[in-house]
Amino acid sequence: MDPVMVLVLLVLSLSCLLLLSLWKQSSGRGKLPPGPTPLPIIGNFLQIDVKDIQQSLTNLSKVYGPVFTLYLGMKPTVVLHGYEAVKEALIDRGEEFSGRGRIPVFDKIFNGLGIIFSNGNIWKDIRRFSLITLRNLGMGKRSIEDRVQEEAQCLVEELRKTKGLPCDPTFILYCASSNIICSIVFQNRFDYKDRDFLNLLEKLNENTKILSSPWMQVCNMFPILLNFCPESYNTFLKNHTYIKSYLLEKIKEHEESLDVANPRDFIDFFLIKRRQENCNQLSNYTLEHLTTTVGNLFVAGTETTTSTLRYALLLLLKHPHVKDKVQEEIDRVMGRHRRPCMQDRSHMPYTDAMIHEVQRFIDLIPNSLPHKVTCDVKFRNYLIPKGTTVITSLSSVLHDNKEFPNPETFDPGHFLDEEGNFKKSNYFMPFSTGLSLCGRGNYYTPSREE
Ligand code: HEM
Ligand SMILES: *[C@@H]1O[C@H](CO)[C@@H](O)[C@H](O)[C@H]1NC(C)=O
Ligand SMILES: *[C@@H]1O[C@H](CO)[C@@H](O)[C@H](O)[C@H]1NC(C)=O
Ligand SMILES: CC(=O)N[C@H]1CO[C@H](CO)[C@@H](O)[C@@H]1O
Repeated sequence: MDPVMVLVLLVLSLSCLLLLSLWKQSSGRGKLPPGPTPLPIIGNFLQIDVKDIQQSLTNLSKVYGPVFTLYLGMKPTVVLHGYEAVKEALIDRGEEFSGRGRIPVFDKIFNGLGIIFSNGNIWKDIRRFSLITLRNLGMGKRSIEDRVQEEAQCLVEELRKTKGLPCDPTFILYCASSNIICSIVFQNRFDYKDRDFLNLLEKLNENTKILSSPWMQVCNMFPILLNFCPESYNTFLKNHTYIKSYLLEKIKEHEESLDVANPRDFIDFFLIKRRQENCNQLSNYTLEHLTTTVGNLFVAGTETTTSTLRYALLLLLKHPHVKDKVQEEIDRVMGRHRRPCMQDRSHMPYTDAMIHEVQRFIDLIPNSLPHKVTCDVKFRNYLIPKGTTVITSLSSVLHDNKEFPNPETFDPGHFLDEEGNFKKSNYFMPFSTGLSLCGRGNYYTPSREE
């Protein structure tokens, strides 16, 4: 095409875009919650500090209230800030707020498959299947608690090998957390020195770093930037492909050795379901879904648990008086010669409070994962159109200064009453709220009969 024509077309389409965005702002804003005035194309980008998104949201909530609208790029996003708004949406109106919002950097690789990034019937179906399967595996010959206890034993031995000398525990903790998921999903754990396993975890660690960079936050707001293939995004995709091919290989091995009468792990249960639905063209039990679902469990379970344990060690080092009290309680209640078990928990209020406080204080996933509304929703006199992205600020709930006085201080006392009993809080939502497996919506937990 003639270069002049190209230029004219470009200018024309840009002005159309500009007009369209201005028009959308003026026509839609009567119904959406209030918020700062967006600029065309860049929206409210200038009001957000990509290095500290949750603080930006807190600042904006002081001006616009607990429910406000923010334009991340051209699309409006509704932000829920503080306990009341988050609870009202995720608990009281769970079904309507249960959609998963789009995360552009994941579009290419997940494409609506699996559990975390899927929606609608696929999500309900696979999530339900996964919850039932995890529960069945937990009640089998080797419960999930057994697996955790065995792995904890290995972890302690590995730490003992460091002979009290300074060490970086990152990969030891990665191995331990990941092994628990691996034993559920692939049936086996790996040695802490296994080269393939460490490679896999390194890729995972690398990708987490890339994802948390401010640059990727910008790309999520302006997905068009991803088309210019920033270096780090390519590395992310390559590393992801590596993880995926590893999982595919595992799945192939399972397929070859599958014994329908004796399912060994999550993959086996999925493959059996796949065979049962073999002739159903619409079946959601495809190898694609299996790979993504297994990948979801592996990544979501490994990264979160590892970071939490790493922060917990750091906080105990920084607060020796807390560490001493925990040690005292362990020695008094359990002694040093047997494995801890879940039953001990109710006799160890201080330790329980410390664990809750670690999770509250580190605020691991401050804005949760984006949700979206599954239909037009009337919420506090506003109208949120179907498909609008909703951000729930878990951070604002975990740092509520009435529920947790001095929220910026690490203090297990936040979860203890005057007599030193454990004190439950509805504001404890590092896993979001509603479910035992961190998730959206509080239905679709399998009932006891299933
Ligand atoms: C300290 C540990 C963990 C934290 C803080 C955490 C936190 C979260 C949060 C905030 C969400 C988003 C919920 C929402 O959309 O409202 C989530 C989702 C999810 N988590 Fe976790 N999580 C942890 C451990 C795990 C483990 C061990 C597993 C798996 C075995 C897991 C599997 C999932 C899955 C599958 C989802 C997606 C659920 C859905 O979209 O339906 N998580 N988690
Ligand atoms: C939030 O507001 C405080 C006080 O007005 C200001 O110092 C801080 O820079 C703001 N933070 C962000 C991330 O906008
Ligand atoms: C599979 O997913 C589709 C949505 O694409 C859904 O309509 C259908 O019910 C699911 N299939 C089964 C067997 O549940
Ligand atoms: C397989 C692969 O592409 N790995 C990449 C993962 O990330 C590291 C660190 O950025 C790269 O050096 C690797 O090439």
